[in-house]
Amino acid sequence: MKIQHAKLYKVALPLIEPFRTSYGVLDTKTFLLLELTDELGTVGYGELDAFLVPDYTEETLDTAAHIIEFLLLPKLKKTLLKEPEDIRTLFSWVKGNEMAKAAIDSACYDLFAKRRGISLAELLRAKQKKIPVGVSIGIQNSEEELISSVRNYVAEGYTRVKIKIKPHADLSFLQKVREEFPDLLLMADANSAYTTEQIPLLKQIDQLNLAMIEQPFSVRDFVNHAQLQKQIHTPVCLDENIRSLEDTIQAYKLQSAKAINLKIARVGGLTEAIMIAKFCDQVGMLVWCGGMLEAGIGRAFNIALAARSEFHFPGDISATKRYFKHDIIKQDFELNNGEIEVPQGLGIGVEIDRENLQRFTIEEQDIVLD
Ligand code: OSB
Ligand code: MG
Repeated sequence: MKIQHAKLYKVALPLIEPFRTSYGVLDTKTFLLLELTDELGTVGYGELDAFLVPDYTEETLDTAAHIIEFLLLPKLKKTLLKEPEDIRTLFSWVKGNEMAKAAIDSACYDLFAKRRGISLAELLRAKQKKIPVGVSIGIQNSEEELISSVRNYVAEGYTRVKIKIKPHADLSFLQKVREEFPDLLLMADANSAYTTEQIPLLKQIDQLNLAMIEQPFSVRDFVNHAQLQKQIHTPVCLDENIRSLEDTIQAYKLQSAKAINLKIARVGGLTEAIMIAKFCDQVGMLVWCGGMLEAGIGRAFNIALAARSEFHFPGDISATKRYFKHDIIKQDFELNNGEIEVPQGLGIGVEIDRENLQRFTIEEQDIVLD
């Protein structure tokens, strides 16, 4: 397969409600849609899910677009691709920049599946037809608002709830939820908002029988996470830290975490993601599929990955209506008994809604490769 043409759409989709993390608030999901066309005219899609500012990881949409245009696509243009795994090898000379790589890697997986006449799920050997999913709730203004939000999601059928925390919006918020929902699969995500000085507080959170606590300490810290894991029963889960299989092995060897939030974008694409999932499965670390408030294309990739056998724990993959009123794909992902169906059509199995894409596109760029 040879890639002949690339197009980038910068899309700004309004979120139904603002999403607050310890980093800040997001009321619009801005992302890049990457459209790749091969020599046969087959079209594949990838979603570039970096943010506008480097507050989650180092990349931004603009830095990633730059890397794609000036480094990755020129390399791709000279290459005959035989397998989707070739992308990972081809780009390994570029350090970091995982989200830029993941966008191209994803679009190539979609293309390979379409060329072979199969679904992405089949290409990934992902056999589950439905996957259990959870919801990630942003930081709320008060405990009352949080409780009411949890009630609504539980009523909709979500069986696993993740709550974003930060200093002063943590222990009492989680306690209130735990009191009302003693058996709920509940977890907290700190997005690196704590330091070792707050270990006494984290030990109190440890009393709440959470399924895990995600990324309490800083992005790249393995040592303090290991110190914490020794002192609490609640599994520590790493998100921001994990950019590769190497990072995962490091977390395992140092015992920095018992669980990994796996995001395709954060680890440079599906090939690396599957390597990480297999490793976790072999060594008994819990691996689950995280989210980045993806629009429809990105969500389709997450669902296919989470349909593989290594994934048992419900991911941060919610129904479309939890995020957006309008999306850039025609289908809506819907929740049925706490589960989402895995698309079985060709490739990613979802279709671009051209009208909505046009409506929410704020910039577009054509890149001819031949
Ligand atoms: O830390 O997992 C995170 C969203 C954006 C950036 C980071 C994170 C998140 C979420 C949302 O938690 C998960 C979702 O897409 O529903
Ligand atoms: Mg997280």
